[in-house]
Amino acid sequence: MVTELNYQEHIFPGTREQLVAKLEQALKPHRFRHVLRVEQTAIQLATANQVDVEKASIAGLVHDYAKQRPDEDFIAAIQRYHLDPMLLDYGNAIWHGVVGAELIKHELQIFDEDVLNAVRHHTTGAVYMSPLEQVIYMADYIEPKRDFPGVDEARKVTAADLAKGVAFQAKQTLQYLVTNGKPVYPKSIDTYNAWISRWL
Ligand code: DGI
Ligand code: FE
Ligand code: FE
Repeated sequence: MVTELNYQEHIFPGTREQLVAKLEQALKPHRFRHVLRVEQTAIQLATANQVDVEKASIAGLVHDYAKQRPDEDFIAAIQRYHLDPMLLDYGNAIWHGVVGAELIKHELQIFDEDVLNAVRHHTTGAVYMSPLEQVIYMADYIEPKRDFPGVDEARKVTAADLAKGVAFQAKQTLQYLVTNGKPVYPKSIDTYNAWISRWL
């Protein structure tokens, strides 16, 4: 069942349909369909965990808003908004969340810090994550078309305990990055250390 919310909290200055249209403009079709699935999964997880469903819808829709922007846009934003220069050592995988949140703020007029933090932390997680941040981090990982070894276990763990899902993903992602010789953003290691005790 698809849930289409009537926005009432003035977090985004417009209707859900207007926000969906912005995403459709910003993204290629396969990525647009992913954000719609993340939104629906986020609404379900929010409902199960007493999290604001309107925030879950908005954050789910916008979490990958900047994913298809060119590197120059992110580099300019890191300088314009005085973000940590260490970010320049990474790439789109990290930028589309951390720097993407600044683009969302200025281009979509979404200023709710919980929503923006959910975008900032959706790829790497963080040591402290609000329930909304946990919902978006997990919804992105387990949306129905995700298909990787362990995704069914991730879905089960998350349904039983949202925070355990966060720990599960932090561990799996770190393992994946190291196995494939990819650089690990320091925050991803901090996330693992902070959350792993909940999984044990
Ligand atoms: O944007 P999505 O594809 O929907 O999902 P995402 O934002 O969780 O991005 C996933 C990608 O980001 C995946 O290929 C793994 C990568 N990633 C996650 N943590 C790190 C990372 N890449 C690097 N280099 N370092 C990290 O710490
Ligand atoms: Fe993403
Ligand atoms: Fe995503």
